[in-house]
Amino acid sequence: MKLIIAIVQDDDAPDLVNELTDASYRVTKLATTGGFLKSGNTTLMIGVEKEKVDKVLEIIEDICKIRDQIVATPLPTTSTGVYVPFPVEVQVGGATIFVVDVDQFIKI
Ligand code: 2BA
Repeated sequence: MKLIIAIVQDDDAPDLVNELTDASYRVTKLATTGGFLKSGNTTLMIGVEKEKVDKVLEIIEDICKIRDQIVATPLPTTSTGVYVPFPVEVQVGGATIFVVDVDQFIKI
């Protein structure tokens, strides 16, 4: 058994959850916050047999898109030390995925 932990963008999450559940995978959706952008993202936990991991990764790859985001990051100015908003462009994945071995899967 494997646990796939997939951090995806909020915009992609509804389609991804629908696609996974339509394909009979079980999914838990968590509302999460990225540490860098400090904005919302979605983390999905998907428990699957190890033979099914590749199929789930394919579905995630099909649906989740890379997007560029401009964010105002507060950075100190060099000489005055005054904090000013500084626009930064970052490319947000796709999906950030951890595939974790599960020792025990218990339903009580
Ligand atoms: P955030 O931490 O909000 O990061 C959003 C995007 O900002 C990242 O996209 C990356 O392009 C950029 N970024 C993050 N940290 C940076 C830094 N120190 N300097 C410059 N740019 C930086 P992704 O890499 O696609 O990550 C999307 C979200 O996935 C992250 O949101 C975070 O919630 C999660 N994530 C990514 N890598 C992770 C990891 N190793 N462990 C835990 N969560 C992770």
